[in-house]
Amino acid sequence: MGELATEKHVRYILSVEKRKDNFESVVMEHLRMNGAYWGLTTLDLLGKLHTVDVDEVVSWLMSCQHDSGGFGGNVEHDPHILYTLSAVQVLSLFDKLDVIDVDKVTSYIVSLQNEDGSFSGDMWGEVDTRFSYIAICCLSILHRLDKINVEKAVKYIIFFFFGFISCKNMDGGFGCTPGGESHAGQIFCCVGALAITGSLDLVDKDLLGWWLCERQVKSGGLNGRPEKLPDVCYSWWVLSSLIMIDRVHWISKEKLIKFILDCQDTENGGISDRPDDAVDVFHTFFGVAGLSLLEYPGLKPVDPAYALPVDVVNRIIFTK
Ligand code: 3PZ
Ligand code: ZN
Repeated sequence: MGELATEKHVRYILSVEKRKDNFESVVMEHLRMNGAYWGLTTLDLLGKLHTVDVDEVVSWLMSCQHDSGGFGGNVEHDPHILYTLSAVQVLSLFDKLDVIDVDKVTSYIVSLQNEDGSFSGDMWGEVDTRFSYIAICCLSILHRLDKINVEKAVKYIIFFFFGFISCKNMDGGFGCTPGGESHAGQIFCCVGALAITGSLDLVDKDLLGWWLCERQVKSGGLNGRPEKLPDVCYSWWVLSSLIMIDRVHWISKEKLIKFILDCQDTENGGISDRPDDAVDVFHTFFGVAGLSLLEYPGLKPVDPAYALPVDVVNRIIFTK
């Protein structure tokens, strides 16, 4: 089994920022704020965040903020809760949360909570449990969870879980969710939001843990739902959920480490969704973060709920 090509991955992450003319950058242009979070958190986990020009990142990031308090995916792009969390996460990596008007960002997120406790992603109103996680994670980082109705937010997520569990297949596996496919990414959002709000006692950990550990396939990789191919990003969604509900010993850590390492481009750096596919920043981040959760040597530990380095989360929690 090969080793983690740390130096190559650092060079790959730094090079993505410089290439502005290829297909990947055109696709990524409107979600550059997410890309910044994926790339910079990867660098931090690899111990290389100091190679980045903090002032350059922070001044670009601040130019993406709107009067509403929300952030866009890039300069002159509409605000959305998706980019607002990434902006807050990037600032927390650099210990630069003091550059934002916290009450303004808070009021943007508060304005997106609906009567039933759910959250919309932006002013257009699409509702998703992903946005519940984002709102809760973001407000927790800003020490402003008391500004939303947490009880209603939690009730909405638990309602989602009931739908998930009531969609049991004949074989006992979960096959669907109300209004959509069951998806490990969605499970992560719900479990993460419940972890941050201290409500994990509300989930059936054995039942959920069993569905999650069934995601490991022969190659050692994890898939997002039954019958699907494994994908490195599910190493994160599934593994972090298993850790949060204390059932990580139900999968083979060794086999998963091998699968993630097999997805590296050992020549040019970066990690892909599965072996021999093209690399991208997204899968490089989730591959490295997954290895961190698996306690791979030489990586900073990552927090499974906040998806930030543990030292960053501790700094946030212990400074007020
Ligand atoms: C990818 N997005 O909709 S996206 C994403 N996917 O913005 C970023 N695993 O084509 C990159 N699939 C690559 N760099 C893929 C983010 C998706 C997830 C697609 C994907 C990942 C399998 C098919 C949704 C957080 C945020 C966003 C998502 C999930 C979690 C794409 C396709 C989609 C997207 C971007 C690029 C290259 C990178
Ligand atoms: Zn993926």
